[in-house]
Amino acid sequence: MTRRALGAALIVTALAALLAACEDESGGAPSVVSTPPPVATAAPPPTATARATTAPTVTATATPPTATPSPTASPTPTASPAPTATPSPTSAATPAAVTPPAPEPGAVSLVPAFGGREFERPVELGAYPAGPDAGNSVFVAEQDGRVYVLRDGGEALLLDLRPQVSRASNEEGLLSVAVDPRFAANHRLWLYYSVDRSADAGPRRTRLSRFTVDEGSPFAVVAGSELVILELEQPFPNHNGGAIRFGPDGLLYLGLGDGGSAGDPRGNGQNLGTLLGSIIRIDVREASAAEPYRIPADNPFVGTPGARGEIWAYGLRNPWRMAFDNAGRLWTGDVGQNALEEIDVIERGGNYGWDRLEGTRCFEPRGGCDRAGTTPPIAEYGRSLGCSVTGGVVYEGEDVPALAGSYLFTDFCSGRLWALAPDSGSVVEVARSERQVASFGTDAAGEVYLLTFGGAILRIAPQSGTGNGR
Ligand SMILES: [Ca+2]
Ligand SMILES: [Ca+2]
Repeated sequence: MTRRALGAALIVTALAALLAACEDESGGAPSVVSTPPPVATAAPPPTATARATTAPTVTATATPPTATPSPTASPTPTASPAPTATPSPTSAATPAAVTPPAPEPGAVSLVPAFGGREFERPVELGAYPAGPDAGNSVFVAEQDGRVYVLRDGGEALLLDLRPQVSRASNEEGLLSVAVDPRFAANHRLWLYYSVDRSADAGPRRTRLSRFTVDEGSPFAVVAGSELVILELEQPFPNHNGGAIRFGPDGLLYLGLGDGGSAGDPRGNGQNLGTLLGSIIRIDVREASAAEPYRIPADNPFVGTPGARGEIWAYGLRNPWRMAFDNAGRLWTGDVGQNALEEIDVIERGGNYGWDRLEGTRCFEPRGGCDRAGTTPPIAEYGRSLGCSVTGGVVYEGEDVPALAGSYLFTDFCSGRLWALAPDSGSVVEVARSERQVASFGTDAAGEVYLLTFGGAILRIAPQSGTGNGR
C-alpha cells in the first residue's frame, strides 16, 4: 500500500467511525454496509469458484477522478465535495488468487452507441433474440410506450403501446420490458406499464402483460395478443417500480414501489398483505386468461396468514431497476426518501427495512426504530454524492476486463458511475456522466449501456483517451 493509499484508508476509517457515531447521511463515497450473500448453490451454470477467481480485488486509492467534469444538468445540483477515497473493505477477506487489473477512478469511458441515435426517455435495453441479425440485435423501450429493435440492418418499431400507456406523471409510463427466456419457442414479450385512463373508468394502476411476436415476422407484435397478467392499484402516481426480470429458475420477478407519496403514508413497505413495496415472484409459464399466473409453492410467505403468496422480498421503497447476475444473485437499487440511496442483494423472504429504515438509518420512528429481522443494504450513499440511485447490472462483458464481476450502478442526479466489487467489498467511481442516467441495459455479449433521459444511450468502454463520449 502506498503512503497515499494508507492515508486514504485512515481517512476512510475515521470517516466511517464518525458516520457510525452520528448517522450523518453525507458520506464521502458509497459505504459498503454488508457483504453480499454467497452465491446460491442452486444457481445455474456459472460456478461460484470460477467467479471467485475472476472477480477483481478493487483497492482504494486517494486519487479523485480529476478528469470528470462536475455535472451541470442535474435537476437537483448537490454540493459535491471532492471524493476523498473509496471505503475500505469491511471484511479483510481479500481473495488470494491472482487478480486482474482493478477498476480505477475514471477508468471507463462512456461512448455514444447506435450511431448517436437518441430516444425519448429510454428505460430499457436488452438483447433481442430474433430476426436475421439476432446475435447483434437489441430492443430499446421508451417511457412513452414505444419499443424498437436495433440491428445491423437498421431498426424497426416493434410495438407502439402509447395509446394504452399513461404518462400523466413523471414516474408513469412503460417501465419495463423483458424478453421471455423461452422466446425462441414462444415468441413472448413481457411489459409492465402505467395504464392510460383517458377512456378508462378504472383506478390509477400499473399492469403486467404478455405480448406475442409474430412467428413469421420477427419485428411485429401480433395485434390483440396482449394477455393481462396482473393489475395493481397505485394510490399515488410515483413509486411504481418496476422491473420485470426472469430468474434462473424460469420464474418472473417484478419489483414494485411502496405506492408513492412520501414516507410511505400507508405503511405498505412493511405490510405483507399488499404487493406494494415488494418484489414478487410468479410462474407465468402456463399463463392463460383463466389462470394468468401461479404462485410458486416455495415462495416464502405461502401459507402465512394475511400475507400475499406472490411476495419474494419486501420492505422496499421504489426498487428502480433490478438485475440478475450470471451467478443467480438479484441486485436492485432502492431509491431513498431524504437521505440515503441503497443497493440491495435480494434474498428469499428478505425484509429490506422500508419504512422503518432508510438505508441503515432509522426512518420511522427517527430514533430507536425496530431493526429486527431486516436486511441491511450492501452499499449506500448520501446526498453529498447524489439524489436518486439507478440500479445497474453486474458487468459480465469482455470489453472492460477490469470491471469483470463488479456491480455497476449510478446516480440520476450526479451522474457518478460506481463499480462495486462484491468479493473485496470496495466501491470505486469509474466514470461520471453529464447526463441523467435512468437505466442500464445489456446486449447479448453482456456489454453494458447507460440509458439517459436526454435521449442518448452510452456504451461502457475502456478509457482510451479519445472518444469518451462526453
Ligand atoms: Ca410511513
Ligand atoms: Ca432498505
